[in-house]
Amino acid sequence: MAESPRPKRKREEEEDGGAALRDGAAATAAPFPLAELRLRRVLRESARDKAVFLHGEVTGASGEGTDAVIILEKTPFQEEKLSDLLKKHTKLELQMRNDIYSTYHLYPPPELSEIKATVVHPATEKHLQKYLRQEAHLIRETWEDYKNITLPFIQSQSFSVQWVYNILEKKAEADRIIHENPDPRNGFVLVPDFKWNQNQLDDLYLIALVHRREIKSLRDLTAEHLPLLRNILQEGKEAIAKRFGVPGSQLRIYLHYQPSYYHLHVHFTALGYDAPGSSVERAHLLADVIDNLALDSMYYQKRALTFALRADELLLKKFQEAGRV
Ligand code: M7G
Repeated sequence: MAESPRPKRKREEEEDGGAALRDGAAATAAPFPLAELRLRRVLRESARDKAVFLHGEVTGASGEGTDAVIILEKTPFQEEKLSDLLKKHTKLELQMRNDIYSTYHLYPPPELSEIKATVVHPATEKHLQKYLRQEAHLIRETWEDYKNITLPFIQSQSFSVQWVYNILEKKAEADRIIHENPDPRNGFVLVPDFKWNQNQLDDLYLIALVHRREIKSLRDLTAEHLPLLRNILQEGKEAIAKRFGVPGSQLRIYLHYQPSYYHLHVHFTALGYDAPGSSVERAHLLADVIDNLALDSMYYQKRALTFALRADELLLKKFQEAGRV
């Protein structure tokens, strides 16, 4: 197996006895009361990703129930822990043997069988919708559609971006920042995405959040934003190479359209990782976006853009009402 460079952060965590594992705000807050959660339904499960998305209810002191989304996900193997796993398993139970072939149930000790748990609480109806398995439909959105249907919709309906402001203002995840360009116009903050536990590089995932607050998405970009986008591309690659040893040629760097959160951000994922949302109907490579804007400042105010919407999404209903689907 090829020796992969270990994230510097990982080494720091070991050196400081794990204290760096606890993130700013999260370090002081009480853990989510998982045991008190009442499971309402499974929103989605994926055998391939070894993940399950749950809708639960938490009963508060007043007896009132609030919704929560819990994502449970088996994490990738960590190369440096494999020998431990083989040596320290609690049980190896034979399942079947045939000639030279045999399969087993291997029961690892708790410290080697982590499940990553992501909690959204209190969750809104829109969060439940986001994680619910549904049929999807492709939309081809013209600029007119954007102005008449999508823009009014996102202005009235979109997710709160408070978590983004917390990062930009160092109120949350401050100790996770990998790189910052503090320029208010052309600067950004690069942090690990919360989909990545930073234990291995196979599923490396970071996001760059721009300091400017008025750029909602790809649709707002013009040549005026080229210096900002070029900074993100250049400095983001440099920071990731320096910290994690992954070269720019092994990164997939892209924007989502539509995003879930309408504050401009750029995704950085390992090229070998089939990250959720990296499909052609959603991901726009940053290098291509830069080239398109350099060719035509109004490129994203002229062309139609394709994206998928889930069957229950209100935006799909709006497109249907307008006779555009
Ligand atoms: P998106 O394209 O707006 O939506 O990307 P998506 O979630 O449908 O892909 C937002 C990105 O921000 C996603 O990759 C999320 O995993 C990530 N993200 C969302 N939240 C709420 C947080 C957070 O609180 N902290 C961090 N570090 N990342 C987050």
